[in-house]
Amino acid sequence: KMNTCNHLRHVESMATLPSGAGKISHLNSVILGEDLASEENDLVFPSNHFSSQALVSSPEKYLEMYKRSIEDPAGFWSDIASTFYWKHQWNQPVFSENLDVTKGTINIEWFKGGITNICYNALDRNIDAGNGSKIALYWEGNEPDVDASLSYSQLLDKVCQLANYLKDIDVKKGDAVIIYLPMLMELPIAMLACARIGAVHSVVFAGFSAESLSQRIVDCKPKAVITCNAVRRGPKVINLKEIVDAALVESTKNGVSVDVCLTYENQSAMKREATKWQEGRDVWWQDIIPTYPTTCEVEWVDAEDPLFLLYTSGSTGKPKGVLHTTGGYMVYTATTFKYAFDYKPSDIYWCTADCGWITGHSYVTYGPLLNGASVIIFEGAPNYPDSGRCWDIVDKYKVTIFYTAPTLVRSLMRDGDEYVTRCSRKSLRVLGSVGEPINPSAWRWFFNVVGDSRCPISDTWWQTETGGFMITPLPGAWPQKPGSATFPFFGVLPVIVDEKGTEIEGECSGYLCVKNSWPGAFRTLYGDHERYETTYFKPFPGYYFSGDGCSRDKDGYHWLTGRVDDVINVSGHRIGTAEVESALVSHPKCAEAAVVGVEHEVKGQGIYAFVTLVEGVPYSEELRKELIVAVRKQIGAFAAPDKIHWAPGLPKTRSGKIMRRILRKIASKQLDELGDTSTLADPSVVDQLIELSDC
Ligand code: 6R9
Repeated sequence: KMNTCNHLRHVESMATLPSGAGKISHLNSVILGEDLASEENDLVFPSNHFSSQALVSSPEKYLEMYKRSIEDPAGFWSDIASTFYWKHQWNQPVFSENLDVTKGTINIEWFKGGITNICYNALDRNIDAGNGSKIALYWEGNEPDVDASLSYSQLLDKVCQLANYLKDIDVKKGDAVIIYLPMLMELPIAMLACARIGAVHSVVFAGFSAESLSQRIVDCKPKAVITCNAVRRGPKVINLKEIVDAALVESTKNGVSVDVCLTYENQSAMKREATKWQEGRDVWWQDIIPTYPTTCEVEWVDAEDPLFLLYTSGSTGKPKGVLHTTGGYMVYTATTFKYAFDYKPSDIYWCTADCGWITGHSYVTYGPLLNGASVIIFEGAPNYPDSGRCWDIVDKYKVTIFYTAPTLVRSLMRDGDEYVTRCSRKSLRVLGSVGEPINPSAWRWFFNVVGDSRCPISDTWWQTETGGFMITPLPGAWPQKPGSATFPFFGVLPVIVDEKGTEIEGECSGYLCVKNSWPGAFRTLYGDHERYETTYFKPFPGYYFSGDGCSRDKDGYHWLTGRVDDVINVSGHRIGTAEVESALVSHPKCAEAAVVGVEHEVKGQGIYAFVTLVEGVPYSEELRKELIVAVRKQIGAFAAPDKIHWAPGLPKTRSGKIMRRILRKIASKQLDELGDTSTLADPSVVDQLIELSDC
């Protein structure tokens, strides 16, 4: 039904890359390193050895599978879905013909009528297949000598105990549970326990402030909050329970009170005696969970029943509750994990993301465990005790697949090669990158130094909304280009459109959209289907709009260029400029604020805030600090502005719109590129801003 001919022609042409056609056809072992002569030859080939053992070993093989996935999505995905356990078969694999909001409401469904359970598929199914004693989770604590592990059977026991407790406190299918935990094994345990009983988990990254946590509690009204008393990150101890207490007080004021706060005693960070406690509401995990039986009946759910809610930043101040359902998400995360990392049962897999973000949902918990993988969970910080910690961990566990973010790559690159080279890293096979575009120099360092020029890098482009990888290399199939996410995953039809929403072919750049539905797509924004349609489907009718800019080169490789909306990406964390602005103006002395992203050597983007003070209030260092505290308090430390720029006034159009384009140029000191300022209501504010640049 969909006109895919153009796209397929295009994909076919990719198989004959002009500069590498000969090489690709037999994928020989030319590994091109640092000394590439011309951009045109900037291809990095997987070794013969790697390709010959890869799941997808050539561009031809990829094309064959890709073609089928696009021409016959129902058949392609049904075949894969059949390898999972379903209590009842689905009615129809896909119901999502319409992505055109002008033709009716967007209602994406995959495997509707299919009855399954993702926890069952991740644990029981793998145990039944004989993997009960295989390690599911290796936990590495903040301190290098503190660790633990759980086999698949042991993990299932723990999940069942918690699931039984949740049932006991009356958490039912469809009820929300908020999880506010650091990277302890209890975090995936809690996610899986919710999934087992059909409850909807909403993990809140344990770096969010009490106010952000409370905002999420008020939005989804959880039956319980699961947390721990404290966590150690590097040398610091963070009292999480105090944050939760404050959030619960705040939520009650807003009409939502939570009856149960299940608290894990994280003894290495804080003893229970030191923890503030509210009798009747607070329950120690260790006191109660082990008393429950280690088996728990599965709540069988429809493929379209909700699995989780994850709040993410958009271009307004209010975070969006991205809702994922069960069946399609299960099939998609498992399949993308398998192919993009060329997963083998003998792999030891480490993803450095926190489960508080989508990467931790799809590629710490669900994708890997559905494949029966051994997964490492790391509580600490990558530079503690020193900058070699990651490679110590790689050697300690013989990690074969290492998946991280460009911001970490850049910061470790700055600390010097010695930390890397003092470790062997010879177990590494595949590297991965996610969160933001990886700049070619960081790519090369990652490839040459970390991976000893041996390991392909899967630069995976995707989003909270997409559930799983959308554009990603399949290591072994394609030669890579440093900094390019390469080609679409099976079943994904990415298109680049211009401002008018017209698809552009060939070498081009524009807005990245997706033309079809894929199983892992989110189904709505919790409680606000209208915002879902407005944000993602109205900008370019007929397409899902990603919010990202993208260009495609002559060989068909995709190059992501960053957000085109008011979202900034700081160390791979999505932050809405409006959220930071609203935190700043909550300070009584702040009259107005405008926030833009600026290039940052390590974080990718830094937060640059222009602040106008209330009439008569003088600038001061103290006030600058107070403003930063306001943001840390309302959102979390990771959203603190890097720079406060005092602004007597902000450049506005006559209709009162802040001209961010100009602010971005001032922030990045590109003063000769300010462009036309004549449409401003008061052009002189620009000169004032420039004068105050260094204050
Ligand atoms: C998975 C995740 C999504 C935004 C996305 C884009 C950026 C993520 C990327 C990338 C270039 C990559 N992004 N991966 N940009 N190359 N490999 O990060 O989800 O937190 O929702 O952020 O991150 O801008 O739109 P999320």
